[in-house]
Amino acid sequence: MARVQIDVPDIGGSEGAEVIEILVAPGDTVDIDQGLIVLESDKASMEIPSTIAGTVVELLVAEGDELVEGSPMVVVDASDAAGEADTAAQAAGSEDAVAETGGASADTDKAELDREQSAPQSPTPQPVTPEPTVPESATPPTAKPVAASGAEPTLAVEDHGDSVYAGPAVRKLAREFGVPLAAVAGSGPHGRILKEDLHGFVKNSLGAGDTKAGGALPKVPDVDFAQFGEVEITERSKLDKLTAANMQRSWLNVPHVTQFDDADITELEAFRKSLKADAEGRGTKLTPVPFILKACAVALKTNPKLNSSLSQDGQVLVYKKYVHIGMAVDTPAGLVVPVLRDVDRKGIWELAAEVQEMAALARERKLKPQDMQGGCFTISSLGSIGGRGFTPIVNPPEVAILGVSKAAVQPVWDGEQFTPRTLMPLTLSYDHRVVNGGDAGRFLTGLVALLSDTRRLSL
Ligand code: CAO
Repeated sequence: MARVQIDVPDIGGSEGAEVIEILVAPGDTVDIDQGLIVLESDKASMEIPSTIAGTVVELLVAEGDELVEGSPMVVVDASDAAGEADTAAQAAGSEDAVAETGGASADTDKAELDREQSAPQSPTPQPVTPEPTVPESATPPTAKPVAASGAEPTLAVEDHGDSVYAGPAVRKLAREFGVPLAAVAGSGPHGRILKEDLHGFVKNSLGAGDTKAGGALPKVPDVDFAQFGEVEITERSKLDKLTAANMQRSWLNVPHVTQFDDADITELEAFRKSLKADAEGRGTKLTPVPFILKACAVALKTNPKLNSSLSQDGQVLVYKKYVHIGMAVDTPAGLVVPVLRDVDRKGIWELAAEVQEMAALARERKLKPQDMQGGCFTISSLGSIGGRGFTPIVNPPEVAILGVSKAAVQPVWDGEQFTPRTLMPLTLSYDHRVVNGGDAGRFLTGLVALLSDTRRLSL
C-alpha cells in the first residue's frame, strides 16, 4: 500500500485561494481527475482534481482554509496494482513511466473545459512514508490511465454531498444567485447542470415571483379589504402611477443618505416681509422659495458634484455647467416637478414670478414635457404645509434633493442667553454612489450660511 499526499498545484497567482467546498471524505474512493476540493480566489473558482486513483485516507484541509500552491490537501491510498503503477510514476515525476501506461487520454470532458475557463495545473502528488491506515471495508480503487501530458483538472464532477453534477463555474454562479443546485434539473450528459440550466431556473423563478432563488422583490400579497369593512376602489391617475414607478426605481437604485440642518432665516424673513408691498406692486408673491432656489444655485456652483449625474455604467460623472432646478409642486392630479432654467443667472424677483407661473401651470396641467426636463437638482418645499422634517427621495439622474420644512420661531442660545430666531429645517438626500458625506456636509453648511445671511448671495 502506498499513501500519497496531494498538494495544491499551481493555481495561478501568488495570492491564496479559499477552500469553499470539500468534495470527498475519508473512506471515499476517488478516480484520477475526480474533484477533491473547490478553491475560490478573487478571480476564479477552481476544482482541484486527484491525480491518482485510490481511497481517501485523510483530509488535510477544512472549509475556509486559505491555500497556496504546495499546500497539502488530501492523502490518498493507492493500493491496487494499476493505481500503484500510476502513483509510482507520478510520484517519481517520471514521464516515461506515465507513457508506459499507454498514454491514453485522461477522462476529461474537453467540451466542458472549453466552456468553463478554470484550468489550474495538475496537482503534484507526493509519496508519504508512514504506513497507511485504510479501512478494511474500503473499495479497492480503480486507477485510470493518465495522459502523457499529465492529468488536467476535471470540471465535470460528481458532487458527493448531494449527487449534483456541475462544474466549478456553474457552482460559483449558483452560489452568487443563491440557487440550491439540487433544485436545478441538468440537461447535460448524465444530468450534468449547465450554465443555461441555471439561467433558465433563475428566469423561471423570477417570473413566478419565487424569491428563494434570490434577486426578485418579495411581493406584498393582495388583500381583500372588503372582508374587514366597507371600501371604495378608485383608479389611480396616470401621474400617480408614473410617480410611483419613478419613486420605486430611485429607491431601489440609489443608495440614499439624508443630512439635516436648520437655516436661521430671521433676517431673511424680515427682509422678505419688508418687500411684500413691492411684490404686490409687481403682481407677484415673495415666499422663501425664490431665496432657497437662488441659494441652492450658488451652493451647486460651489459644490459641482451635487450638480452632476452618474453614467448608467457608473464609469463617469457628467458635470453640468448650467444650473436648472426642479421644484416639486403638489397638484390635485399628483406630484409634478417643473424645472426652472438657469437659476444661477436670475434675480429674486424673476425667480419669484417663475415660481408662481410654474406652480400655476402645474396645477392647471398645462406644463409641456420640456418644462419638466433637464433638471440638475430638485427642491421639495413643504414649508407652506407643515412638518418638522422629511427625507425626500432623489430624482435620478440627479444626485441630490433638498427638502424644506416649515420655519418656526425657536429659542437659540447665543452664548449668553436664549434669543428667538426663525429656523427653517432643511434636509438633503443624496446619492451616496456619487456624493460623499463631506460633499453633502459642505453643500448644506454653505446653503445654511447663504440663507442665514442673504448678503452672501450677491458675493
Ligand atoms: N416655512 C414657513 N412658511 C413658509 C415656508 C417655510 N419653509 N415656505 C413657504 N411658506 C409660506 C409662504 O411664505 C406663504 O405664506 P405668506 O403668503 O404668508 O408669505 C405660504 O407658506 C404659502 O406658500 P405657497 O405654497 O403659496 O408658495 P411657496 O412658494 O412656498 O411654494 C410650491 C410653492 C409650488 C413649492 C408649493 O405650493 C408646493 O406645491 N409645495 C408642495 C411640494 C411638495 O408636494 N413636495 C413633496 C414632494 S414628495 O411628495
